[in-house]
Amino acid sequence: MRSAPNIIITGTPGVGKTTHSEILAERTGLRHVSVNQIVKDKECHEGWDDEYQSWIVDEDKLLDVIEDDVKEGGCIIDWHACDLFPRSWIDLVVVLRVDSTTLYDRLKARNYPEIKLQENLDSEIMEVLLQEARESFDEEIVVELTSNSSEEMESNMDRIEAWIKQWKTDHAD
Ligand code: DAT
Repeated sequence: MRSAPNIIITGTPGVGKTTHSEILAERTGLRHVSVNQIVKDKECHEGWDDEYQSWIVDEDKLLDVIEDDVKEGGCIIDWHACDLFPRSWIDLVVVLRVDSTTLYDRLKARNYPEIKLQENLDSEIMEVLLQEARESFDEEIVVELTSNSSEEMESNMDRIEAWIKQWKTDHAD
């Protein structure tokens, strides 16, 4: 039994996963599990993709590395995919969404290579991550939230924080 819930914050690169996860971790005491950082630090990859300027992730190794931590509960998992995580590990999946013009500006500011920028914009427009979340987890635990502005982010924080409180009340012995 987990004493605190595990939450995935997912969505296309640039939607605000890391920003949300960091603030939420600070506010709630849950731990920010930055998959990006873990892939780099623990070398959970099969090399570097030059065209996409990103690591080719070894998902089995990644799951092995985070398993003990996640099974304890209280993790905010920050990653642009969610279908690799076992259903039994996860209590809530938050899919962040952004308008394409806003996403374009954010990815441009990151100097993404054109091919990666276009692919991510297409992915956001086609709702790829939302579909992935709905196919991988029970519909009741998948929540879609918009992240275009700091006001929206603030309201997302309040919602997720309230959800965590409720989860803890429901799961108290
Ligand atoms: P991700 O982790 O999904 O790649 P991020 O948290 O690094 O995204 O955010 C990308 C950039 O956008 C960063 O400069 C912070 C900004 N940002 C994120 N969410 C925002 C929001 N709701 N309102 C305004 N700016 C936001």
